[in-house]
Amino acid sequence: MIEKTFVMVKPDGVQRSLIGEIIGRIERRGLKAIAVKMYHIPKDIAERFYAEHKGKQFYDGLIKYITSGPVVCMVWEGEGAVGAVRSLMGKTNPAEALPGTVRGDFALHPGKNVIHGSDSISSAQREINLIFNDYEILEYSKIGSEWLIE
Ligand code: IDP
Ligand code: MG
Repeated sequence: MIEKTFVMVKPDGVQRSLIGEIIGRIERRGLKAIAVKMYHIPKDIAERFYAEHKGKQFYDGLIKYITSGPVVCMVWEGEGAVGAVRSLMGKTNPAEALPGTVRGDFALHPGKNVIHGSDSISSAQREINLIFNDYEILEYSKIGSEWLIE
């Protein structure tokens, strides 16, 4: 099924010059970028974005982290996009993330784990609506789709 997923290069990823590396990996996997913007997330949006984690011991640190500098917000579309990005991200705790994944290759600590990707189609929809306006999400066809799926 063709899905949309929300992906973010977190502030540490931007500071560590990993924007191109991360976009390149997702692009080469075969997904299509349909929205991209830099954004310094305001605190109230961050709190809504991570509402499911409110009350957890890492929550305050997480809000501080994600609002600490600009991030790159994106929507990627393609066959099984949600799972494809989750698998290339690696586990939340980089200590458990496999080499070859973004977190397994570029991160050491869950509090600085470089990338966000939606965990389900419904989370993706919620996150996209929170960060993007409808007019920022583009619809276009791209050459090569016949080489990606049957
Ligand atoms: P995910 O990003 O892999 O979906 P979640 O469990 O949804 O992981 O947690 C959201 C974010 O909260 C993580 O990406 C990470 O930045 C942060 N986080 C989660 N667990 C911890 C922790 O134990 N210590 C510090 N930060 C954490
Ligand atoms: Mg999550």
